Amino acid sequence: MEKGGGKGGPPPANGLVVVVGGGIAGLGAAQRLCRNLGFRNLRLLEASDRCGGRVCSQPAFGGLVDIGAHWIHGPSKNNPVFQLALEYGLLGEKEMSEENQLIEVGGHPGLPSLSLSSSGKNVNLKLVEDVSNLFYTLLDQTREFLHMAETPVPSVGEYLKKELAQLMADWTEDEATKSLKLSILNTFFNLECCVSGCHSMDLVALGSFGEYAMLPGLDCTFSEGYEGLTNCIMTSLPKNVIQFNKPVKIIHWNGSYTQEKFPGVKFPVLVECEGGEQFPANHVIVTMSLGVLKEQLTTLFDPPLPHSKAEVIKRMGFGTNNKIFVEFEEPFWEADCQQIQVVWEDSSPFVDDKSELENIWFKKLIGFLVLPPFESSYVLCGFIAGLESEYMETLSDEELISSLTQVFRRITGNPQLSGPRSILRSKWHSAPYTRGSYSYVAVGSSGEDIDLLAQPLPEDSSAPQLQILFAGEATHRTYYSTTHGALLSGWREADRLINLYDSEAQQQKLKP
Ligand code: 6YU
Repeated sequence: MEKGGGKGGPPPANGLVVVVGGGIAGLGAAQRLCRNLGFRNLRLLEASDRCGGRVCSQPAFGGLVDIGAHWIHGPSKNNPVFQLALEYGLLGEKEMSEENQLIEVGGHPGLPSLSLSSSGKNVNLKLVEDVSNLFYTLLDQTREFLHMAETPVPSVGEYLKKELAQLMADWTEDEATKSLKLSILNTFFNLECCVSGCHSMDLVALGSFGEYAMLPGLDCTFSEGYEGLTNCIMTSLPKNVIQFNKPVKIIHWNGSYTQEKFPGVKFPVLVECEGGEQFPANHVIVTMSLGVLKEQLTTLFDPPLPHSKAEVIKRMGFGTNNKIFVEFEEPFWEADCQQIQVVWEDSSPFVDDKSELENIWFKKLIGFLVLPPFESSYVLCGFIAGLESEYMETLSDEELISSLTQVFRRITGNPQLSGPRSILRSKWHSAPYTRGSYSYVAVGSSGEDIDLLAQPLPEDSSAPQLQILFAGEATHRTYYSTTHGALLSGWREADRLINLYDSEAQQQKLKP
């Protein structure tokens, strides 16, 4: 491929399009473009040997588990992931029911069926419910600051603590109960770190927290794995569109490149992969995660991104939430138990434990979901966010099993409890093509930054238009961090290209 000056002839059909990344955003964009007959010259370059990205189901424990996206958040008629799952017949009767779609939970996870403390006591569930109500009442209040020029404090965490400090003055319980309430609150702070995908709620911008929009419907899962959905989109694409094991290294833009197949035609973009393979294009839709964009900011684009776009990528938040699946031969929980909360006594949202991560990482675990029983084992799915989660990724399986055995012995109060038979965990922070779990609006950033990230390049209208388009969960202003946000962002960028050629065709027709 050569770089040259000069203008070429008309591009083939609606131009050559390259989609970078085969997660749900990239697959959604490719499917939308393929359904539009003008886009015959389409390539989707995926770095790994599979599609799905952060939608990832793995065989384990004699069944399948999802190590990435877990729920359809808000499964109801305006959720495109729900609609596609219906279309492909991937949901059960309960999930499809009208009743399920109408339930409003305001984005709050349900209460645990069991709450265990670090000294092996059952925490009173009425107390947990009261603390939960307090926490979510305060969290909902943060929405009042949306679009306000100034907020009383910069972050959601600081706001929650400021309000709590005032309310605590009126707590009338004995000291032990007050201390337990703080410990339960600490678990809710950690749970919210999992939901937001951040290390601390002190990092999440107060003014923009209300940007995130909730859809009605009781969150549901895919009994045959979330990846069934991305597999269905993948198989709907024409053969040869997806090319696996093609990690994109550099996206050259604002250039003029040729390709043998189209003699005399000049393309403004050249996508270069590790290993040197090159793909000229008129348009490239970039869908890699914000974590990858942050890491490769200085090398991925040639010429580099405009300063304002680069600053947005630096400012926006991208953190880690991981899952740890733990397999037991025998359950220590009752058959009807759905969620086990873990409360670390003497912890508090007001105290930042500065000990070495090695000694305290497990205190960030919020608890475990009880998965439906497998054929011959019982599996819990734990959640852990932040730097502790990133540290957990560095442990060997043996170290992790040993630490978790201690945790389970403590919370059950049974020093003889048999440890887990096996474990499986996600490592989203170390994953080279993800570098974390999902985005959040960080202090110093705002919802406008999300829209700025989504703006295509070049900004200059005299150069060929829509050379680089941006999709992926981090580019959706109201549904960032979710699969439906990612899918909608892919559709948005596909439509942007479709509209470009539709309006060009209209203008041609109008010419005398
Ligand atoms: C949702 C959910 N869920 C959990 C966890 C994670 C995420 N999300 P992708 O990254 O997918 O695709 C990009 C592709 O690009 C990828 O294939 C790369 O390989 C490729 N690529 C990268 N670099 C490249 C290069 N150089 N060249 C070529 N290709 C390249 N979302 O809706 N519901 O439940 C969760 C969750 C652990 C990690 C989630 C969830 C987020 C989604 O997964 C995510 O937004 C989209 O998949 C992103 O798609 P994309 O296409 O934009 O990017 C006690 C008790 C407990 C009670 N409950 C506890 C609640 C705890 C909270 N848990 C939440 C779980 C969540 C949120």
